[in-house]
Amino acid sequence: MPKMRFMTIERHIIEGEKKHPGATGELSRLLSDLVLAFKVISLEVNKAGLVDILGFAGSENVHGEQVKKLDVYAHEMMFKAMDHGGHLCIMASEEEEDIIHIPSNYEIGKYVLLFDPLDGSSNIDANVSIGTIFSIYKRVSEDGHPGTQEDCLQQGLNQVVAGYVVYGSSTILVYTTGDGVHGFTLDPSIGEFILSHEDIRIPKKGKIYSINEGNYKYWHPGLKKYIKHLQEEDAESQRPYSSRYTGSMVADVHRTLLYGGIFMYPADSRSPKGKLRLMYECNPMAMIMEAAGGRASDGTKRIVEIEPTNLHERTPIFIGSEYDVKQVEEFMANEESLSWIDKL
Ligand code: P6P
Repeated sequence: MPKMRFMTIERHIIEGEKKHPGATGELSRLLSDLVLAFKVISLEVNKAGLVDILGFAGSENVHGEQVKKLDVYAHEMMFKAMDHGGHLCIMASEEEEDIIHIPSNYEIGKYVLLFDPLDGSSNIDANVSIGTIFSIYKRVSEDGHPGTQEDCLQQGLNQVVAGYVVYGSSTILVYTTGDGVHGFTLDPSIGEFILSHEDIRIPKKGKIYSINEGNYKYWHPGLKKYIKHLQEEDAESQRPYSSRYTGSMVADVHRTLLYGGIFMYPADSRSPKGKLRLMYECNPMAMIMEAAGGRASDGTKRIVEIEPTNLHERTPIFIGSEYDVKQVEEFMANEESLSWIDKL
């Protein structure tokens, strides 16, 4: 195992920028602003059990879900860290119905930031890992003016950076600019994210599947057959697979990225588009997984090829090892029950 270079994420970002001669350094400075926000959110998440920040904030977010105080805190921290750096023309958050404009007294930049400030928040009180997910695009509207909805509603193919932070037994930041996937572990004693997982590659095939089996009754019949297939015994294909599901996308996808296998949140007869959000959950995770040699689809096509129409639209997602994602796609395509999906 080659000795890991002692490298902070700031140094890694600068080194990455040098690979692009035309780089202005603006993206590097944007990422450094983001890193500050993650450090502060991590501090708050890790002490949440000690101060009165747990429990419901008493309000509901745009999706009618009870908002926990840490959700609000993380959203506000991201905004405060990112609104004045002069790198962004617009932002969008899971916690805000509409696009978020840069205050008029701050400089307008050429990038777009979409984020889920604290994903998996229903797990906060149970101290299960939660996370922040982010996605960065270049603006498509005219420079020098406030950003628009069009800047936010781009295909995932256009992402320039995607990443997540998982606040767990340690705080780990994973990101890609398309040139490899790299992980950094926060050393709280020095307040730095240190390179801990260089050039992550997902195994081509795994032996872990991750899905909420409580929804079995509502699934596509082809998906039911696939899960039963994974539970059969066959040493050659390493079946039965193990089942792991935390109910926190960032934790489940992070484990899938490192160990291989597949994470799924499918459409079902109750949720025709599944549950997870395209723009600030599925697209960034899909860019990361593809950059690590994996696959991410909605069951038929790549997540990053979906043409978005709404900031908060949902999509089914099957993400992980290429072999496993392609296998579940085949099980669903081979079932006559495609008409079942058409009836949704
Ligand atoms: P379910 C958390 O609320 C979340 O948005 C994702 O982090 C997670 O993967 C999913 O929902 C869990 O949903 O329906 O299994 O509880």
